[in-house]
Amino acid sequence: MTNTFVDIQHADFIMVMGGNAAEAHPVGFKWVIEAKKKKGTKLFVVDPRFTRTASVADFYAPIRSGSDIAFLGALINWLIENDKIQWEYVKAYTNASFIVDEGYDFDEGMFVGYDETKKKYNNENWYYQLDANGYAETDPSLHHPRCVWQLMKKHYSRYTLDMMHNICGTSKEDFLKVAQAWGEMAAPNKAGTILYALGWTQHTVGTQMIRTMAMVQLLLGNIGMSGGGVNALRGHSNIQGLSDLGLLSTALPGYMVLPNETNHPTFADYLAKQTPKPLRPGQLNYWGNTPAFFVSFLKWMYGDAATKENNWGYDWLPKWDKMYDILQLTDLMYQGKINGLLVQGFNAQGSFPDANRVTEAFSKLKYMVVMDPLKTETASFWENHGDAHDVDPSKIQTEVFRLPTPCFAEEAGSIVNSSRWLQWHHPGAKPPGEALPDLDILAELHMLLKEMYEKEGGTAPEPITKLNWPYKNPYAPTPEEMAKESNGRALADIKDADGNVIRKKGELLDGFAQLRDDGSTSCATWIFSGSWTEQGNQMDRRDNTDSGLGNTPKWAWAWPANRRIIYNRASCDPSGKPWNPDRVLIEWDGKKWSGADVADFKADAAPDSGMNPFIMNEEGVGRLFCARKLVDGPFPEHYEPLESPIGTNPLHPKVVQTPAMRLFDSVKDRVGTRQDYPYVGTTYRLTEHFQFWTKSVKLLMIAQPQQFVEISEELAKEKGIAKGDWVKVSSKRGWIKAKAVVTKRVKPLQVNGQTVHQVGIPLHGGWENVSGEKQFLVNSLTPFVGDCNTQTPEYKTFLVNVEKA
Ligand SMILES: Nc1nc2c(c(=O)[nH]1)N[C@H]1C(S)=C(S)[C@@H](COP(=O)(O)OP(=O)(O)OC[C@H]3O[C@@H](n4cnc5c(=O)[nH]c(N)nc54)[C@H](O)[C@@H]3O)O[C@H]1N2
Ligand SMILES: Nc1nc2c(c(=O)[nH]1)N[C@H]1C(S)=C(S)[C@@H](COP(=O)(O)OP(=O)(O)OC[C@H]3O[C@@H](n4cnc5c(=O)[nH]c(N)nc54)[C@H](O)[C@@H]3O)O[C@H]1N2
Ligand SMILES: [Mo]
Repeated sequence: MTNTFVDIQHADFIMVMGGNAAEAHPVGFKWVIEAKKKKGTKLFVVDPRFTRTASVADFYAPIRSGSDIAFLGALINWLIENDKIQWEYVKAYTNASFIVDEGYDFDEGMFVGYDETKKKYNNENWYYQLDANGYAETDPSLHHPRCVWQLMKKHYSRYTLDMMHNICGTSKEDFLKVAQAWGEMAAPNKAGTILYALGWTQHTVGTQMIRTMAMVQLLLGNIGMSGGGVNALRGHSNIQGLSDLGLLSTALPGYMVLPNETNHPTFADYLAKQTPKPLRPGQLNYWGNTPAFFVSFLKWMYGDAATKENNWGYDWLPKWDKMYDILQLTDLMYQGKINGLLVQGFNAQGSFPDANRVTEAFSKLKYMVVMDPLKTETASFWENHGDAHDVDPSKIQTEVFRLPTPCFAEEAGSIVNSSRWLQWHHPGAKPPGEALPDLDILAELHMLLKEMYEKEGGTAPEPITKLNWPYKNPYAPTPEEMAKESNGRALADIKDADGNVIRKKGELLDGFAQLRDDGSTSCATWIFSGSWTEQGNQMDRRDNTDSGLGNTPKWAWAWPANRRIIYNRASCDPSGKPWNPDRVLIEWDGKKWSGADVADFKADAAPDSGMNPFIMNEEGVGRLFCARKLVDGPFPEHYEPLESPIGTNPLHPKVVQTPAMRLFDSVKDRVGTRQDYPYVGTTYRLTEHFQFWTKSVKLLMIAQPQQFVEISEELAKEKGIAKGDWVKVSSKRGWIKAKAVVTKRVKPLQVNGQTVHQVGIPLHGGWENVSGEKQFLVNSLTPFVGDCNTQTPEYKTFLVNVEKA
């Protein structure tokens, strides 16, 4: 979230699109209700299904799953045509005036630079025109035909009301109600918020769906404002922490990238490429501090073994060749290229797409280790469970080891919520039986590997043997020890610019401003620096004193620097006056920025310093045109899902799906057609269950005992299905059996001249449950393809058939 859950109470308008917050985030949703009650804020919902969020909304509009870019692109077009733009903000705080490279082009669904053989774009021309000093050229009048504003206007002029209706199935009247509500948020003192989650991320074009909305929020001047923002409501309790800690295959902690084998073969290459220069004169770009963050990270990794002479151990860090996302890994297992798999707190058999293919992939492993408090479908993937999982155990060679762990509630540690708050928690109970904390298991594994490497040698032993392991008990590091490493410490006396010692050797740091690039500091996660200082564990604070606008700076600790709303410099106009005097986050007092929040800016940089608010961007401003950051285009464009119910793209029939999609050869025969599978399937969650594990909780199985699917009254009639009948839902990849819920909540839509039916499928099933019923894995149905940028699987839109079972 750019903002916080608490801040939702200040919104002048709330849209939930691409999520179902009342169901999946019922506690945080309280703040939506507060806004409605206290200020009469209107809540609008756009979703393929009439959800529990829709049931408390002021307005609901249906949409065909997978078509949101057409909806939001039409919204951009409508805002431009109706002059609902926060002009001062757009001119000063976005790249609207930046002039784009001469070679940039978009034609008939293709951006310039596509390589047909590699099935990839070369994004060289998706960039700005630079002057002799390397600064981006701009045209503040916005008239230049190649300025971002003009290119954007042209790009979205194709997204007419008719086009929107044709692609989304949403009526023009419904769309206009949404557009008008957003249009009111263009007033400088108004801010609307968007709450979204998987309804946007789980598509082949998911990243671009979110980007389209981010563009809308920039056009309306809603970023950095209290009550505004682009707010991703996160998933698992610590999934925010997972991305913060860099647990993705190409990431390092604090959103640094893991070195890449071609881009960063040496330490010098890494620093040169990852320390970008500002694109406008006078701009601060905080990534200019990469050397301090990165060297401190390496000092944490390799301790005393990291020296200036060996580039702080840079060569021991792995260099990636490609992303090892869950699809890539599963495909490698399927090809027999992986021998062993360690599955920690993950029910991959339940949660990965194309579950039958996942079983085949697991069957080719020699061994699998499952660290989990429960017996999961992953641990029992080799067992036969009849129709629900019809495999032959005698043909599966994989040896499975189960290592019981505590559940998160039985351990201490920090959990980062969607608001970026690190909240320390304490164990609620002792773990039962033989359960060992995850830390102990991994530490013991590390100690054994280290011993083996030290005794026997091997290829490249240093990444293990040189790893810094300073824990009191090396077999059981504590969460407290790890948290302090995240915060960082001085390895020598640290001095300020005037030569005064600000941290003594051995002391915990106060924040990332104290990090150094000369090896005198160590820090695992620069964005967490400040969370456990010499003043103690800041994450464990529970003082809810309000510093204004519901900000509680002494409750837990938010990254970065305990700042609650990021980009908040943009809540003031260029002269430093708040756009909305009734909701002041920060303001310029003549000497410094101060207010209810910590300024997301150089604290003493005067408004006329030439510095712009978006200090994490080279541009210093928000990106309407996204220069060279994404693989599938600098402007979001609507493309159909891998499996399209209309089989064409009304915007450009020659290019139906995104050209940047990665489809593995081994699954090309597992893609269904609309002739065989005419309906759109979409999977989602229920409040009563959490993912795949609460099937083990009796009370929750009583609350929500059976697998079901939601179908419209119209489809039920066509198919002769009655409420409560067993139905078989099938896709090109597999089938499931579930109870039919025939409902008014899903309605057929008219899309591109045809009727499109959508089938809603809750995801929580599986054979490991306490009900005694052999439930199916919903992911037997879903396609093995991901978002082109993140590779998050396309769980939200695929083709199915439905029959009475
Ligand atoms: N009770 C409970 N809470 C949970 C979870 C749980 O399992 N149970 N899981 C947690 C996790 S891990 C996560 S990631 C979050 C997920 O939180 P959400 O994303 O809110 O949950 P979902 O139910 O997967 O999907 C949200 C909505 O997206 C809609 N949708 C599908 N396709 C589209 C589309 O193309 N466009 C639009 N506009 N909407 C679409 C679906 O109909 C659904 O209503 O929830 C978390 N909270
Ligand atoms: N069709 C479809 N599939 C989906 C989705 C969808 O919307 N549709 N959503 C996707 C999303 S957003 C997510 S997040 C994934 C979730 O996928 P998974 O993470 O695979 O699903 P969970 O069931 O939450 O599995 C978490 C496991 O962690 C265990 N656990 C709990 N505490 C601890 C602990 O302290 N230590 C260890 N070692 N284990 C612990 C639990 O018992 C549980 O088995 O599913 C994805 N799959
Ligand atoms: Mo999730």
